[in-house]
Amino acid sequence: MQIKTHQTPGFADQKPGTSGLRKKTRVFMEPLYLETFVQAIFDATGGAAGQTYVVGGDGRYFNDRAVQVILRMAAANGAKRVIVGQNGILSTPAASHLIRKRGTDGGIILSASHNPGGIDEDFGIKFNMPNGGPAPESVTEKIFAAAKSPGEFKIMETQDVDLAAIGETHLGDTVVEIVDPVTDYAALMETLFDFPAIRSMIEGGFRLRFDAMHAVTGPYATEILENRLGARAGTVVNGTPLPDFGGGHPDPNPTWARTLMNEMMGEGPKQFGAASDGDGDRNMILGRGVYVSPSDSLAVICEHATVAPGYARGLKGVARSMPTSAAADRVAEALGIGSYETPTGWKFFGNLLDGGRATICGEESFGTGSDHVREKDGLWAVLMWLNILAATGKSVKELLADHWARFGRTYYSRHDFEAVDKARAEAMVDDLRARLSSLPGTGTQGLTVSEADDFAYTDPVDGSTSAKQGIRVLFADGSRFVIRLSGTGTEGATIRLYLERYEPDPAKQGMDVQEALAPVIAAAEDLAGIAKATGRTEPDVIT
Ligand code: VG1
Ligand code: CO
Repeated sequence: MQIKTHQTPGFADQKPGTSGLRKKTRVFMEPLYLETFVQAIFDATGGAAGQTYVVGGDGRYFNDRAVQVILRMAAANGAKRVIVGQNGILSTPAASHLIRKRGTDGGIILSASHNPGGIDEDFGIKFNMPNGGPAPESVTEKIFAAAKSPGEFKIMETQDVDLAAIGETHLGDTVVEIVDPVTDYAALMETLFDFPAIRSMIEGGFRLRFDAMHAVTGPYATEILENRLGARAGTVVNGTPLPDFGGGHPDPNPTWARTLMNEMMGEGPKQFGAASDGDGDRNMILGRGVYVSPSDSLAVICEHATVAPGYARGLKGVARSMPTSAAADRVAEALGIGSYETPTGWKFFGNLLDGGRATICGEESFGTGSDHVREKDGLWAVLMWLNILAATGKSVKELLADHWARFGRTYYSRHDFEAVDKARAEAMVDDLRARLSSLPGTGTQGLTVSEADDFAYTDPVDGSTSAKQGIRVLFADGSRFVIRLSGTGTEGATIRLYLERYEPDPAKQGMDVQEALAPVIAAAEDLAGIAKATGRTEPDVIT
């Protein structure tokens, strides 16, 4: 087994976005591309010599090849041990847990998450820190600096490792340990939630469906929901992970999980429906005839979390990304706990979780989680909901109605304009930014702007700052819209328009969401001019 050193010219486009580096799969397959980024991870974090890592991914096309490359490079760079999910598979939350449980020096996760997979679709890679969470900006900047400059990388020339064989093997002096991807994660879930209560609810006739969308959560959900909680066989659908996710977007929202959505919106036999994304960190929650918006889900979870054994001692605080609705803030206020507003992306929750300031975190993009790991966690959210349903004996619909009656309802929606011309999208945002100071006092669609700014964040733990995190326009009646450009796309730009309106009056809480938001939607168009700038009059995806 020989260690070879190769030259790389560096790549100027290897700047990690909201969650790691995402590119078209064919870009990752180009000579030197993956290797350059992996070496940059090692070099930017003090070198791999003597280090221990977790490696795994969501099973998308090229996952297995990338794992082999990373193993050979880790060995060539002197890593002590690499813990790999069997067949190269680990959900993002399971990887986060393994990093923490085994006390490793970090982990490399292969996923483009909710983006489609396949040779003509997307691939991604990210580095997680010893706390199990995504590398903060200070680290991703160092990785990018290393990746863009010419340099060299080391790789061992050897046979592929058999990723199917559980147990230890060696690459030179490096131990490669293949583990079952589900076992440790399932055990962790059993410590957090009241499995006997959920089990007896299911045995009592409670029906549910979980759509794994041909992505990584299939084996996890089958083990936990069917094997351990007694849900009937077939509860988990699309449960076999496929390299192209069956040709769909593994994105659990009403658009991409339409079959499940249609089934749950009728008066069918199922009381509960849920779905998860490519790498298992997102969730969508549905009840019979009701869709729970992720912002509401976060708020309801905070309201009831103490019914779950892992949270019985109370919550330290709650954190949400800025575009997420303020519903969780109102619960935090009622509970007398802290609430935090961070930029988009789970990496910003890390310090709050590590510092004991927040117990539960959430994003409007179908991400919810807690301090049990340092990633959002799709199945965790599903189990939390099941635990709440079992403990309260209420339906999803009743829980939502009760929540709105107590705290008011926040009508919320996100409109995505995908693959638009990047220069035009940036110009539109720049133009709006330039007009921010003149907006207060402006009236349109019966609404008056009260404040307008570009969200900037100072981390309360380490003082690091992040500017230009999304433009917010607030109206006098408490409604608002937010505009930002996605940092996970791989084609052109994606404009995200987040819309919100608060309704305290129970008599007005039953409206259609898009209708309730119509004035805010029209005001956003008047002030930002998305249609004029991009030629798009309708969003591609509404959630
Ligand atoms: C999106 C979401 C963000 C989420 C990120 C990663 O980012 O808006 O809330 O943290 O995806 O989720 P952006 O920059 O495209 O808006 V995942 O499940 O794709 O890792
Ligand atoms: Co994801």
